[in-house]
Amino acid sequence: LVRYVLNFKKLPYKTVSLEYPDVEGEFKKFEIPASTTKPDGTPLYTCPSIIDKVTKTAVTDSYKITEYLDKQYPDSPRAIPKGTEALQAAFYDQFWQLVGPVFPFILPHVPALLNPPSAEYFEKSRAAYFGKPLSELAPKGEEAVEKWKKVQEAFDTLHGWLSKSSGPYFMGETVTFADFVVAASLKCLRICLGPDSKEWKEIMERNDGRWEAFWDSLEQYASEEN
Ligand SMILES: N[C@@H](CCC(=O)N[C@@H](CS)C(=O)NCC(=O)O)C(=O)O
Repeated sequence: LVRYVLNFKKLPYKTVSLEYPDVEGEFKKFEIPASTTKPDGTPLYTCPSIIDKVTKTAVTDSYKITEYLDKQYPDSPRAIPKGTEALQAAFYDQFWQLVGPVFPFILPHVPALLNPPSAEYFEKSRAAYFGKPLSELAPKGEEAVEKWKKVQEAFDTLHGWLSKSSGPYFMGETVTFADFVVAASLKCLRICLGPDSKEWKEIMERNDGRWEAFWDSLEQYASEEN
């Protein structure tokens, strides 16, 4: 999500990838704050986070990073246009509630996409969080059909919202943070489910192919370099 914002704003950046078990130690070294707390109350350090070398500021959490970049670099286009702050925040909040049902379908795929130290960390931490191993998280049989319907309904709701817009994006012709939220989430789905999976293809075709067109038009902001 932050990558989309940085590319949109054409701000130069360098990406540093870390293994999950190294995040806390590295963040402490560079004085990047924790974004939240773990279920046991101890601090949780999360990616993405940024270090702005110009101002020597460390910022964590996608939303806060976007706010920071808009404020700090006013000559670049705003991801959250002035006056839309509350609506963008409300959209972001509502979006996560809406797409909640997709997590049991995607999380079990994650360990296979990671290097061994991160895969082990992910398995352990998420099993503790959900109270069962990730392999048991994905719904099966009839339940899977029912639960997948909830995912489809989430896209139908998003489609309904977007259909009220006068343009292809949530704010009409202008691309904003809300669009990056959806595009970055679609990217995550594509990586986890696989581009050839039945589920991904279904989403791409749903709502008259709207999500495929939406995804295609925002891929230009997904580049890993700018
Ligand atoms: N609210 C944060 C959430 C970020 C987040 O949860 N990141 C996960 C990876 S997807 C993480 O870094 N988790 C660290 C851990 O599980 O130790 C944001 O939007 O940036």
